[in-house]
Amino acid sequence: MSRFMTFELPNLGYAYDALEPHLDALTMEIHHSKHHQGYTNKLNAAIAGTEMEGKSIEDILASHMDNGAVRNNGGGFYNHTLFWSSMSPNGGGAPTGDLAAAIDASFGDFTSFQQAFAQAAMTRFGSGWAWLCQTDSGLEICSTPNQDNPLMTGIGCGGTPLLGLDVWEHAYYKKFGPGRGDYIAAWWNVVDWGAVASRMN
Ligand code: MN3
Repeated sequence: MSRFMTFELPNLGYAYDALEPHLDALTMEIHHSKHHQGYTNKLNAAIAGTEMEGKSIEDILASHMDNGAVRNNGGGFYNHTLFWSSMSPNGGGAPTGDLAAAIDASFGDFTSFQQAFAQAAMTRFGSGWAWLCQTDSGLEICSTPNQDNPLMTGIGCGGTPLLGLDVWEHAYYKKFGPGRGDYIAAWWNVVDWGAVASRMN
């Protein structure tokens, strides 16, 4: 037994069917209980017995990109944790307060932000993620391949991740088939803007 805590699959905080009709229950269950559990298990295996044991996931991701198992599974662990906690059955609508002001300042208005974010998500070829990040110069949109994320250095996508959208086919194919755009349009209805705003510095 390791003397350190290992990473654990987080609870969703809502039922698998709670995001219906926008995101379907079967996809949510498989995505969380199989995919995210798999990343979690493989991350724990990859760090077992190394100096990474006991470190935060943020610290691990910032400095171990050369380790493929850690990069892929640590990214998968972090990204999905952020993803689940960015959605709510009571989500949707538009942000308010400081987040709304920051979006307006960086993108013009909320509709323009949504269009730019969806464009980043649509044009990510193959599997990956679209991100909204807070940087020293304001909010930025970027995308990453595979399970890379803005905490990793030198990938052209940086800052504090505020919101991430999974555009792997496993996130949408059962309900939407190849219709990634339909998935993105549905997903806006469950985004928890309060949770997103809480990540701002
Ligand atoms: Mn996924």
